[in-house]
Amino acid sequence: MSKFELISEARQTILDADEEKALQIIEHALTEEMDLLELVQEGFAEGNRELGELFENGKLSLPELIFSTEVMKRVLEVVESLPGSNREKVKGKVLLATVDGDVHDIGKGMVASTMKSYGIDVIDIGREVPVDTIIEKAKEFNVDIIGTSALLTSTLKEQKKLEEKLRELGIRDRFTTMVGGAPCTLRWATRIGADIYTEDAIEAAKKALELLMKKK
Ligand code: B12
Repeated sequence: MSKFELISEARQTILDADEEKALQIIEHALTEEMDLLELVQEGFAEGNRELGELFENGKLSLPELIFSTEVMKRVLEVVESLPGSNREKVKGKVLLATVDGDVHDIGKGMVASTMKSYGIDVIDIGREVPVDTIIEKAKEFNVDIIGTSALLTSTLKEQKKLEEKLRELGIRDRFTTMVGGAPCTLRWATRIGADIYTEDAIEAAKKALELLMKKK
């Protein structure tokens, strides 16, 4: 199968919620020594994006959406569990979380796997994580960057709450904060005083890498 075919089939497996086929494609890509990140970004994630459109246009039911997103999550899990590229490990750590009240974690998962593929040490503490837990874990793991993801307009405020709490505790300078998620914008990031906003996972990983390289 050509690289183009693999990418196209990867996209389709998400639309079809076909986990078995999705995993076969990853195996195939591995034997072909294809860049898995490219397969994820241009294949699987593209299917995931189309899924979102279908759902929003009422062409996909919620259970169908859940089936497909489970496959997408499994894909990200498998890709993350594979030994990374030959990149050297970067010194420094990034903590990632989806904010309290929000279960959307596919985008965060993509940010995590992209950062890991860049050699960054990522601590992903999951979804629906309260601000206090985020701070507690950031201190515990002594991370350099705290990245939060919010997908609902109603949960965006948690990113603001994190900024306020860090300031209140007098530890804002200890961390670089990164915010993302579909409703999040540069304007929002600036307004709440977050350090970095990026629109997608690749940009997020690049910015984090840049910062960590500068720090050490
Ligand atoms: C999949 C999905 C779900 C799945 C989530 C499964 C999962 N495990 O994630 C399920 C079915 C569970 C779900 C539930 C709900 N959902 Co929903 N969901 C979606 C959908 C279709 C896709 C989201 C997604 O995965 N996008 C793909 C990823 C790759 O994109 P992304 O998250 O934006 O991430 C990228 C960037 O934003 C960035 N990024 C992300 N995080 C971070 C973090 C950092 C630090 C940085 C730098 C960058 C970054 O990088 C990523 C990759 O490039 C969207 C519609 C859409 N088109 O976005 C609705 C959507 C987000 N959901 C919505 C809603 C309302 C809900 C529900 C309330 C129920 C409902 N009525 O459907 C519940 C919420 C429950 C809760 N408490 O959270 C609304 C939100 C409306 C709003 N503005 O608030 C949307 C927009 C759909 C809609 N139009 O109605 N949902």
